[in-house]
Amino acid sequence: NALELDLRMAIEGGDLQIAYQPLIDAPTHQMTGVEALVRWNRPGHGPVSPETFIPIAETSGLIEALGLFVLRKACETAKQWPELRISVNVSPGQFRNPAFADYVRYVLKQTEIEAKRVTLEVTEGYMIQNPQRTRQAIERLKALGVKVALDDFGSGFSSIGYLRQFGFDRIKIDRSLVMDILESDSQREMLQATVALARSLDIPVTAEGIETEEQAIAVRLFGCDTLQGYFFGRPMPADQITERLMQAR
Ligand code: G
Ligand code: G
Ligand code: MN
Ligand code: NA
Repeated sequence: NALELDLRMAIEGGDLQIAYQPLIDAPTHQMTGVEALVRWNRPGHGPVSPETFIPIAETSGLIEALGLFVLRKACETAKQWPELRISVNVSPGQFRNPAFADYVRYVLKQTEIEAKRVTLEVTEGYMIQNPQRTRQAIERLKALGVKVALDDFGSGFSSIGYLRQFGFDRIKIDRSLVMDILESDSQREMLQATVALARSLDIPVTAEGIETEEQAIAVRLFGCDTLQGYFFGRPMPADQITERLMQAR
């Protein structure tokens, strides 16, 4: 269909943009990293959300090329920010590919970025179906020196069991869990319990979707070491990240 065709052309032409959202160190409120988020401005139509086009890329065989583009571009861009870590989302279709770790190694070499600065964010969907393969894939990635984070934790069938068996370096608490912590006792208790469990396994925790200072204070108190959300910065063009770094110096 037309959307798929346009997406294919955008990927082939390198006509996708990447926005970067600050990742904030909770104790100091300093920006210590960014998450890369792909953006597509469809010619003649305007912006299309990744929530729409990522699933299309998944089912039409375009996800690998798209994922490779984002990873390479993000690593290349991050080289100008030596003080920052770079997080990149990986979709199940990429993760499923046995050659995934090989192409991550290739991109690391090509862009000459330090592996330890790179975090790959994966969601749990695929893991439930293929725990054995997931474990192998994560092992291979960690052997390259990159970090692997479990994204959107708490949004679906998350189980603390995954954290133990897969060796994630970090979990990111989904914003649906963060959203109502100040209004709802049960939401707050759920978040606290989740963070406490992760920390009992020595896994550091990022809180997503922080929109107010009160939320930032609360999740830090509960043990999240990294904060992300509109309160600290929306996803923005690379130039604006550079500007922030210059202001902070
Ligand atoms: O950036 P935004 O809020 O529009 O993201 C919507 C969804 O798309 C989120 O779940 C996010 O993880 C996902 N997403 C954004 N960029 C990428 C990407 O480069 N690759 C993959 N696989 N998912 C992405
Ligand atoms: O699935 P993932 O966690 O990768 O999704 C990341 C997306 O969440 C970002 O692309 C961004 O658009 C969105 N996001 C980031 N911070 C906030 C926030 O504080 N509030 C809301 N509503 N969305 C956010
Ligand atoms: Mn993410
Ligand atoms: Na996330």
